[in-house]
Amino acid sequence: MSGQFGRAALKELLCGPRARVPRLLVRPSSGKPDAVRRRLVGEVIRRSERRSFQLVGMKMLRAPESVLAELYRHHRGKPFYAALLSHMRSGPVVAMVWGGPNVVGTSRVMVGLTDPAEAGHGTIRGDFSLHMRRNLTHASVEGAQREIRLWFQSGELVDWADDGCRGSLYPA
Ligand code: 3AN
Repeated sequence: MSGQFGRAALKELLCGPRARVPRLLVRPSSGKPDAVRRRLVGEVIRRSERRSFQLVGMKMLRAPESVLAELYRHHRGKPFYAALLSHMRSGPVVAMVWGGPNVVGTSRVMVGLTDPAEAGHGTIRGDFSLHMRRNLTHASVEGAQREIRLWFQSGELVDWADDGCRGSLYPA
C-alpha cells in the first residue's frame, strides 16, 4: 500500500507550475465501515460531487493494519484507540481522493465536527450520525499528501486535472 508516490505525478496532480490559479489541492477521504454498512458511501460521493470537488481516485478495500497504525498514530495510547481500530477492521472502507480549491478546509466543513453530536445540521456527520466512533467518514486535516501515499499508489490516481484547473469550474 505504501508504494512510491512519484514526484512528477504528485506535481501533476496538484496542477504544478503550469496551472493557472487557483491551485487544485487534494485530500484523501474515506467512507468508513459504518458508511459502507449503512449504504451511505453514495451520499458521501454525491455531496462531494455536488460541491464540485473533483474525484481523483477511489477504491474499496479492507484497511491494512500498517495503514491504520500510521493513520491513527496520533491516537495511539488513548482510551478509544483499540475500539477505533477494531471498527476500522470490521469491514471494508472506500478510500477516495478529492480535489478542489481549498478542498481540505471546505470538505472539513462539509463532513462536520468529529463528534456527530456537535456536528452542524447539513454536514454529513450532523445529518447521519450520532456517535463519535460511528462518524461515517474520515477527512484528513493535516498531512493530506502523507495520507494519500498511505492509501494509493500514484498509478491509481487519475489525472484529469486539465478541466478542473484550466476550465470554468474553478474560475480565478
Ligand atoms: P476526524 O475523523 O474528525 O479527523 P480524528 O482524526 O481526531 O478526527 O479522529 C479519528 C477518529 O477517531 C474519529 N473519526 C473518531 O472515530 C475517533 N475518535 C476521535 N476522538 C475520539 C474520542 N474522544 N472518542 C472516541 N472516538 C474518537
